[in-house]
Amino acid sequence: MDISPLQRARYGYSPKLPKALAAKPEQIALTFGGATEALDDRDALKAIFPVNYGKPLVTLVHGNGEGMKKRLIVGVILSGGQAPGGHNVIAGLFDGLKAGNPESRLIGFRGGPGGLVEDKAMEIDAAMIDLYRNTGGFDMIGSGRTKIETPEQFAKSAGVVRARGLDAVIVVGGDDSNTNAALLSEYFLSEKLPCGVIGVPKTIDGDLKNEFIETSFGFDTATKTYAELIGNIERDAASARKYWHFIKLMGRSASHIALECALQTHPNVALVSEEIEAGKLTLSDITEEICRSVVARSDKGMNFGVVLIPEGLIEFIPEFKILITRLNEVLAEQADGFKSLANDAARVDFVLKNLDIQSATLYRSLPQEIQKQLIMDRDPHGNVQVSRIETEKLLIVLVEKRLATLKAAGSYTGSFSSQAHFFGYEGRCAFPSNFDADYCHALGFAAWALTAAGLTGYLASVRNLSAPASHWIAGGVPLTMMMNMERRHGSDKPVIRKALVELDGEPFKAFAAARAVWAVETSYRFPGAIQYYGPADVCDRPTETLLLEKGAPRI
Ligand code: FBP
Repeated sequence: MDISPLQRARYGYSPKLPKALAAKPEQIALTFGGATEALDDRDALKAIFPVNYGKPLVTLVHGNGEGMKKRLIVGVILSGGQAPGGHNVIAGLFDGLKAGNPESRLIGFRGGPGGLVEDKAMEIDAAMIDLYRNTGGFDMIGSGRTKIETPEQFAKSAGVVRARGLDAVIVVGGDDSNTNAALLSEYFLSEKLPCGVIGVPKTIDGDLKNEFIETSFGFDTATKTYAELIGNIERDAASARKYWHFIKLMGRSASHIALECALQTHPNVALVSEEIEAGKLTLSDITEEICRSVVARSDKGMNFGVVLIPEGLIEFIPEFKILITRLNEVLAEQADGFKSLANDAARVDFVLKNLDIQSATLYRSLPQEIQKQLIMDRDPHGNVQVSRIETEKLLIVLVEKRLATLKAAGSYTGSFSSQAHFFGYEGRCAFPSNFDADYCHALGFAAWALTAAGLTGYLASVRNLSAPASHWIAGGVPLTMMMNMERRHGSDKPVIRKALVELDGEPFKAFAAARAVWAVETSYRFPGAIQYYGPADVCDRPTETLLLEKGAPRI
């Protein structure tokens, strides 16, 4: 195989482990906290998860861990969107299993949760692991977005587990996939099947986090990749002095990625969906905010700039939120009628006929492309595929229109030329940063330890992440503790609550304190490419979000 020098070098990187996990397996013990509660809707969740509900928090510590040396057969699934570090989770899990007992085996289910249902599996051995250590991507076993939800799918999964004699299934996924993991765990318990289910917090979106899950893996590398590109564009903008760049950033609903990239690169405008929702801002308010910066900079002779747009923006503008909820209802309730339509024009027409007047008026006012994008298939978890809605182009059109009005009124004399970008897929399979390489390996190792201890219904956790890796604290968080009930596909479902940007949180406050200057001045910051070798303050530095949330110094 012709591999790059960096890939060859990364094979040799040894991820740093928390002290408690670096011990011999028989010295890894567990301590338990008190009973836990779900975030909300507790009675409904108790009824859905009669066995798993209320389990205690778990910490992995140095102690007597005699039971950790059992021979285990474990299956692993990568679920949902790619995130840098997935291979290291599998490597950490493999290393833990083999440290516990060299006879233990790891089975990879191919193509996501569907691989478990259909028993598409492969044995993962040391030679294979070594080909993927510290590399990006999920290509070792592939990923998928199948949701295990029908009684047949649950029964087939249980059949595969029985036939293969699995002691546990490890689900590496985001909020939706880990909700699925909780349901699978409860199902196996109800079937008296001795197979644990342990989740691992994955998603570049950064929205699977709470007091005990400080960040999801992949967020660090993805945001550093985007921030490098944004910094490069900022430099290009400041050199050419002729373009406004509108950059949409992945992240689904939450604006963590946009906020982190803003903190790293100091753009002229960065929109935060959560703030827009809280302020009940309309599309024209948002257009106005961008135009204020364009005009102010133009007055200073700077007809260039950079705007960051979170992918999920449209869902947070109150008028659009109502429209999307109505569209979801129409698409769910009238699925058969909708599917039978021949083309986009007929689909748009059908939707317009089924919307109330207010939503129909808004929908009709949108450019045709956006109309089509809003009624594309939902993902298997019922989410609008926001990555396919070109908000960056919509905003450019609206800004152009508004500037033309301002020009006619004599309050703007500049020139406006734009470029649209969407950064998403570029960041999902990068070589994991040292942080993600270490974090993921430790998460995989922790998933093994929870499995060896016979636990089920937990999300592997590694905390204290702003400290050096040796001081990280590994353990498990009960999945039900992070749940509430939400409306999906027209009915109430248990889900792990998404962590959105908190407007009273330190990352947002740091951004809000600086943005007025960024809007007018050229204060760009250039993070450069991720560095894998060199001084720790360059190579091992976590995200600004994590440092600010942990109150750690940001020098
Ligand atoms: P997960 O929530 O599964 O981690 O996916 C993250 C993500 O990259 C989102 O940011 C984005 O909206 C979505 O996946 C894109 O999905 P797809 O890969 O199916 O196009």
